[in-house]
Amino acid sequence: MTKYLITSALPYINGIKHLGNLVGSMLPADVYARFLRQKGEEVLFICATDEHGTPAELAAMEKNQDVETFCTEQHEVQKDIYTRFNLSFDHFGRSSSHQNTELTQHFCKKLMENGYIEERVIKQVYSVDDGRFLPDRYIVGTCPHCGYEAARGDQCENCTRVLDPTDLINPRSAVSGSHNLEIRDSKHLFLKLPALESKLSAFIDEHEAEWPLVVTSIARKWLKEGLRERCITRDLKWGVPVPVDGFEGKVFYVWFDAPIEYIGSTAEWAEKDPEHRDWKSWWYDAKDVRYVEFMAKDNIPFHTIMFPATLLASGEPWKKVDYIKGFNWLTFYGGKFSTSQKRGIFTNQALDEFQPDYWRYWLMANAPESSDSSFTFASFAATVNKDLNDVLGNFVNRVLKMTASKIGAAVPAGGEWGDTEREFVKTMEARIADYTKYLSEMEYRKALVELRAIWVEGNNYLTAAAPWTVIKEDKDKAAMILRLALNVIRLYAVLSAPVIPETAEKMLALLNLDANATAWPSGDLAAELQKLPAGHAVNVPEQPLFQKIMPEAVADLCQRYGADPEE
Ligand code: B3M
Ligand code: ZN
Repeated sequence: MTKYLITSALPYINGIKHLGNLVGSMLPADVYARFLRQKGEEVLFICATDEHGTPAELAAMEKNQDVETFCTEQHEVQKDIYTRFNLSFDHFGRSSSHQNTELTQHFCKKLMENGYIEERVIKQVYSVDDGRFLPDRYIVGTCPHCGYEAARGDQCENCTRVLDPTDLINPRSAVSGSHNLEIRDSKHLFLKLPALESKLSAFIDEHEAEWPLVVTSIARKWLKEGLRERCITRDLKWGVPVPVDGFEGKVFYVWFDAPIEYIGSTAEWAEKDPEHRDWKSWWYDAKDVRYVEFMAKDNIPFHTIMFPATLLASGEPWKKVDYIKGFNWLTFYGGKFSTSQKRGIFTNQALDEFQPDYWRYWLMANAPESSDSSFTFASFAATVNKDLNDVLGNFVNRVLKMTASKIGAAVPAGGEWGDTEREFVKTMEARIADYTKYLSEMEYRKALVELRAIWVEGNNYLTAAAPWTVIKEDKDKAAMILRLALNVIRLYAVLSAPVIPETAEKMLALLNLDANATAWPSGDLAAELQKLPAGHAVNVPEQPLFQKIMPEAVADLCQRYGADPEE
């Protein structure tokens, strides 16, 4: 049987992430992991904070903390937010763990043994005013390819091209803005990517047909532009020490050790319960594992080229990714969400404003899959009000209230299904098959259109069956309709659980069902819709599942987050 290994790109430690980070990696990965678990699959869902590199050092400096203390604190801050978003990681680790250190050093040694690493003395940018070597991403300037003026020395955010700092036009220090930069000598390790070109290109070929275009096109672009040796060490204190003579005081480049933390975090997970958990069975010679990665598009080169290169060059049978779900950008009113400019909505703020499921639902319904998508409060409010409140929330409310008031707070017995019911079940069967297919394919927008349509079907059925009229003449028939409708609530809870788990739990609680009673429906929907037996007690909602977001609230949000209320 296949086991599913799921990783989401590791959120960087330097600060609380915004909604764009959430929708481009962790949230869709969570929806997928939950869906597979509900289907009864064996799943391991791994994430971690990415803690090395200069941004961490600088963020710590800004807070007057040593970098280790800073990372420990920020790890807890992020972990708590993800718990509140109900991200169901099996483990949320730290790239500064000893497991990652050991693995990273292991890969370095293997790669050296196999001749894929060479030593070079390079000229490096030293900022005289800052008194330090500047890592690539702390040199900014104009991108030679697209003219973007704030391109970083490692990569242009605008055109995603990977750069060397010396490529930049008019370079300056991102720390101080100083142009007083000098070139000095320093010894470093280089990963010989050109020597791996044919292996890497065969690896991409193998997956070309299956992977999303945003993923393969970026990988192809890299290969076409020609691979270069990449420097994998840095003149920094904070990071994984380079275990090579003459490299004392140097550490690995953060992008070298960060993907290895997918493995490291799995080892951290296993160490918590060594008797029952074996990390190697997920990563080493793991033929029964299907490995799926989630990330935004700027991370794609590192996952299609760099990380596979490390794994391939080791000559060992490490598990390589089977499927990459890549995302475009979520924008905030058409512009960039930006951590540095504090533009957009941060994950902690989001939770202070609304319950997590509002966000989870909007974000997945508007996932930036084939193109960028834009967040606006007006769109957010409209979706919450229409889809969640009017369609799902009302159905649940109406059915439970009507049952309790007309018949009593338990599943009624009533008569047999008629044509309307059989028609309804058939329509639902087709829609659920599509919904299931889209979730398996990680086609989130399509999946959520289908989920909403499934909720609409319930309302349509109620309107057509009109139990409130029927009850006046045929109490038995009305009871049958409500029995089916109550079963539909159960089904909705199960189907909605990957996307809005907290709401699903509330719905199950209203039906006096266990929060874990979410096994994915089998093909036989008629049987699924008779699982709640007559006499099973139900509850009347004390308050609706959702609250509408009124125009005044939208205006207030726009004002507080600096958004244009006209959009
Ligand atoms: N930490 C994302 C970023 O900071 C990066 C992902 C690492 S995944 C191994 O852009
Ligand atoms: Zn560019």
